[in-house]
Amino acid sequence: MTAAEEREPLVRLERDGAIALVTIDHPPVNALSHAVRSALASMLQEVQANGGFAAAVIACAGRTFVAGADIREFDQPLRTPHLSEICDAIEASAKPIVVAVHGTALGGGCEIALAAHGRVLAEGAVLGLPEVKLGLIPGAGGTQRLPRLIEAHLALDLITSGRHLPAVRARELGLADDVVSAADLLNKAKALALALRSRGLRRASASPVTVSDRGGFAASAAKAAARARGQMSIAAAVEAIAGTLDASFEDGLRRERELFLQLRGSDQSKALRHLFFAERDAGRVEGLRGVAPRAVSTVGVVGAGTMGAGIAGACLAAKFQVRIVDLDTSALGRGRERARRILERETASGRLPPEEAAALLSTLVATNDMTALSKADFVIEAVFEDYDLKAGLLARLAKIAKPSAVLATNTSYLDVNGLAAACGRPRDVIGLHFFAPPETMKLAELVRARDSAPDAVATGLQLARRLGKIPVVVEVCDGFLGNRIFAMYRREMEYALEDGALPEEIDAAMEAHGFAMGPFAVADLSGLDIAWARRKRLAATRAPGERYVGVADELCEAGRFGRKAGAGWYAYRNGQREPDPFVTALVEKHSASRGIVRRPVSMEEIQRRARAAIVNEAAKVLAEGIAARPSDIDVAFVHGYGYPSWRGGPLYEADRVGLDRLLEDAERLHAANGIGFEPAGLLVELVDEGLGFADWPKLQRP
Ligand code: 3H9
Repeated sequence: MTAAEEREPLVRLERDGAIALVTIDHPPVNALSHAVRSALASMLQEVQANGGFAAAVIACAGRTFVAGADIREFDQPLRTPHLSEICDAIEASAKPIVVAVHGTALGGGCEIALAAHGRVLAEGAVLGLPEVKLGLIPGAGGTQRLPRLIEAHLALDLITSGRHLPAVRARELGLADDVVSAADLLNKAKALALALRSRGLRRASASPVTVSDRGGFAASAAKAAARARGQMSIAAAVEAIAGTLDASFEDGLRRERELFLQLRGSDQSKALRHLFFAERDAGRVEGLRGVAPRAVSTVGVVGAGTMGAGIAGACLAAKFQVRIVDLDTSALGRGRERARRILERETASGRLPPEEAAALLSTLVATNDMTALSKADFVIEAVFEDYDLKAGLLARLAKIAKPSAVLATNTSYLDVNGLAAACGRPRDVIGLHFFAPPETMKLAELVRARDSAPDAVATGLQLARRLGKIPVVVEVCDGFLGNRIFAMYRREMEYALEDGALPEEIDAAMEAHGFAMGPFAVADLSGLDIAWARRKRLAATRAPGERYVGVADELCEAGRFGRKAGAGWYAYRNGQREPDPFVTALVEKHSASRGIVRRPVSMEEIQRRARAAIVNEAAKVLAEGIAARPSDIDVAFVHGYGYPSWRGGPLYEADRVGLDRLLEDAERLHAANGIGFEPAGLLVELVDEGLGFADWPKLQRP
């Protein structure tokens, strides 16, 4: 029991007439620790035993309803009472039990709600079973009760995606009895609890599974399984929910428990739990303790291209006032349309009422006039990736923007120190590197330049979080944390290409590793032209003797800029990528011109080489202080580059693979490739000391 748990009663029982009000009070998110479960179980017994209580309401103090089991306890032995017993007791109660939900009822919190006889939700509340994201499935009846309360294929979708269900959608599906204002929540829940005494109790376990279309269910299950890309929890969730179609509730519950326990001890779940805490650690930045962010209500965006319009749309959806500036009027029109579509998606998911979306869109200012940004509290420039263009723009913005405004440059490679110094307001400048498409990609690299003021960094962090991003703070270097490491991965994959592999074989190998897409498919999606421009820019400074594969250059010279051009590393037909004999011939020609006798490169070799290239460069990034901690690299690679989350990120995985083995692989890459692939000093040091990346803080000198 923690000190806080010893001090305060974690669960309170109060009388309100015939109602027992059970309040869980375990900040910050009312997680169901062992102590909370024990207290809750005994309060529920008291409710049953005490004849003075006719019904009960379960509510929570603080900012949210129960956010689930206590994730920190998953590394400890199981202890009774289990949550499943508590949920069964709630459902079996002869006295009506109603939950009053505000904030997020997630995981075990949602399972309590599903076991209750009535659910009243505050406006803005959400329900969700996000266990798959932790490598688990719901373990307290969620997979069995939800398909008995809503259509089974919807339950399948919610559980296998871990998506949140907004209160309004829950009401439409009949999952919420009522959605009320926060002020009315308790009273409405109490009134429902009393009313249920005479209405008879609806117990989910006694309800039939609602499946109107078995074919549709099978199709959804197949879709979820395909999405899993090696993640066991999704397949287990499909199995548990599919079981509801034929097995009894009791048998289904038993199978759910077995699967839950298997997953709880699995490497995948441990990796995903690592990632959960890593995401939260990423926001903890040295030097920002006690620093108040600047107030932001109006965001200005310069550039209405894909990135700018996406950022503007995301800012609107996060309810900022938004001004977007572009000299090209037709780009502004397209930008407005894109922002509209982003809001439409928010509306479709139930996160934003349609009338609010329309009101937000009507506030969007789209103009050619840069002085419109004089009122913005935070300006993000998202123009073409060109140093001089961005430098000139920031210098103009520095004159126009109000003195308290933060100026953020959305750059993926450029020297933010130089840009900041040149604009004359270096303290106000940060880098904010969004990933395409910016409205959906979770990662935002926040680049702290040499002179960035702490409150400018704090403001960037706060804004990124409000946009739903996971910000990782990085220092300045070419490509920052992510693109710098990714560039070495891509280089190594191009060497594998020259050695004998084909793009489709490399992509297949990396997709089999669990990447969302292989490197060549990614390049085609992002467009080959930007990287080409950068290679041309850097050509003069490339180290003489560096191994250089010119295939991508030739693709660009042939106008094959990727998916948008209908051809790149692949041919595209009806939006589908296909291996292209043109590319095969080009690759073979390049190997021959180097005197390389092409050989089969196995899937395993491709994966090992990729892993070694990533980990070796990551160790350099870490040692140079570009990233603050190994887990920041894990977070960045999972959320920005499609690294399989269930592997916990490249450095978490590296510790499991063994750093001695990775160092051997890195040495082999160096012997084969030379310049750029020198084994990282930090990797050597960790191996010499018998440590892993998890022990990295021990190597930190005071
Ligand atoms: C489960 O329920 C299994 C069941 O089926 C039962 C089976 C028997 N446990 O995210 P924040 C901490 S699995 C422990 O920054 P926000 C978090 O680490 C669980 N700790 O706040 C942080 O600590 P710190 C299923 C937790 O407002 C602090 O709370 N549930 C837990 O941005 C604040 O968190 C989930 O997966 C937890 N469950 O977001 C929900 N949750 O300050 C996981 C949070 O030291 N949680 N903490 O860094 C979330 O999604 C978000 O935390 C939430 C709040 C949306 C609730």
